[in-house]
Amino acid sequence: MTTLTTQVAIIGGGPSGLLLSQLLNKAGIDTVILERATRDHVLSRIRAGILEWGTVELLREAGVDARMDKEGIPHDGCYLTDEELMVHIDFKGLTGKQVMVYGQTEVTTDLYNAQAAMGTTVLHEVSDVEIHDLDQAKSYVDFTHEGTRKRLECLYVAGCDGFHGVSRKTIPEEKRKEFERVYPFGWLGILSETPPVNDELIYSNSRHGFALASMRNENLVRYYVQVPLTDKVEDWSDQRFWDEFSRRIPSEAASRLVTGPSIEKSIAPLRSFVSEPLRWGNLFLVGDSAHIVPPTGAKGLNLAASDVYYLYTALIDAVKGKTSGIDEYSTRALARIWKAMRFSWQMTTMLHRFDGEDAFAEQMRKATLNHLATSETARRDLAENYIGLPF
Ligand code: FAS
Ligand code: PHB
Repeated sequence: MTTLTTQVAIIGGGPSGLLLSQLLNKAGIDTVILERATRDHVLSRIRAGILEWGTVELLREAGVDARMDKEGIPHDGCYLTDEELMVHIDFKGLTGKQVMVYGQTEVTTDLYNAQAAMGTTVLHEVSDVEIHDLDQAKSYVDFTHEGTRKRLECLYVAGCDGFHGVSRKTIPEEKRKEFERVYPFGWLGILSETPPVNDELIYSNSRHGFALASMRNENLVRYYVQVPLTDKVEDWSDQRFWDEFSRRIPSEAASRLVTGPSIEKSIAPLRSFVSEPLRWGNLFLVGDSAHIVPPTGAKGLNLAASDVYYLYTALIDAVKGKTSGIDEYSTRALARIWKAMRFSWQMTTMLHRFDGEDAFAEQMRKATLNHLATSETARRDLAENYIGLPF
C-alpha cells in the first residue's frame, strides 16, 4: 500500500477544508486534502451568498481577498417584510459593520486557485475513506485513489466532509449527542442573469409563503421561494417560479422585477442540526460535518469559517506541543455554533408559515415584525446576529 505522510489530514475539499488548508500551509503546517468529488463538481454547487465581516477578514488573513474586494458587494442592511410592514435593518448604522455579497462558489474558486499556487496536495475523486488510530500519538486515513488503496499518516485529522461525510460517523454513536429540527418545507432557489429587484436583500413572509430576493452581482440574482418538501424541481417551470416569486415579494419591488431564464434551479431541505462533541482524539469536526443551519440566517458558510479560525489557531500551537487550544476547540466552537443555531431558527420561524399552524402563530410573527419596526434595540439585536457575532 502506498503511504503518504502529513501533519494534518483534511477530509473534504469544500470551503471548510480549503480554508483550513490555506491558513495552515501559510503558517508552515503541511496538509493533504482528500476530496470525494472532482474540483468541477465542488465548484458547480450553488450555495451561500452572504459573508459575515469576520469571514471576510479571515479570507483576507488567508490571502484570498483580491477578487472578493474587486467583485464582492458590501451591503449596509437588508429588509424583512410581510403584507403590511417593510422593516429595514440598518447593519451599518446599528453596528458599524456590513456584510459582503460574494458567492460561496467564488470563495471556493479563489481557495482552489490559491492552494494550487501554494502547491498543496489536494487529491480528488478519493473513495472509501476510513479514519484510524485517533487515540494514538499518530493517526492514519486509508482511502482509494486512482484505483489503488493508499494510507495517509498524520498527527491530526480535520473532518471537513459535510453532513453526509464519514468524519462525524467515525465518532462512536454512543459518544455523540445530536440535536435536530427538520423543517416541513424547503427552499427552491434559482440563479438568473437579470438585475436585482432591490439594492439590498428582501426576506418576505407573505400569505403565499416565504421568498428571499438575494443576488450575486448587478446582473446575477439568487431568488428563493418556500416550497413543500414533496415538490420536485421539475414541478417548477421558470414561469411558475416568476409568478410565485413576484406575488410573494412587496408589490413595489415586484413592479421592478426583471425576469429571465434560470441558469440554475435546485431545492434545498431545511434543517437545524448539531452533533457534539466536535473532537474525538486526533479528529476535529469542522463546518457542515458538525452542524447544519437553515439558510434563513445566512450562517452555514460563516459558521464553517469560525470553526476553521478556532481550529487553525489551535493546531498551530498543538504541533509545537501546546495543546490547550485543541483541548478547548469543541467547547469554544460550540458556544458560537449554538448562538448562530438560535438566530437561524428564530429567523426561520419568524419568516415562514408552517402547515397546520394556528392563528396564534401568525399573531406571534406579526408581533415580532412589529416590534422590529418600532424598537431600535430589537433591530440592533437582529443586526448583531446577522453581521456575525465575534469569533
Ligand atoms: P461542504 O458540504 O460544502 O463540503 C464538504 C466536502 O466534503 C464536499 O466537497 C464533499 O464532496 C466532500 N466529502 C463528503 N464526504 C466525503 C468523503 N467521505 N470523503 C472525502 N470527501 C467527502 N449556507 C449559507 O450560509 N447560505 C446559503 O444560502 C446556503 N445554501 C445552501 C444550499 C444547499 C443545497 C446546501 C447543501 C447548503 C447551503 N448552505 C448555505 C450551507 C453551505 O454553504 C455550507 O455551510 C458550506 O458548504 C459548508 O462548507 P463545508 O463544511 O466545507 O461542507
Ligand atoms: C443567497 O444569496 O444564496 C442567500 C442569502 C441570504 C440567505 C440565504 C441565501 O439568508
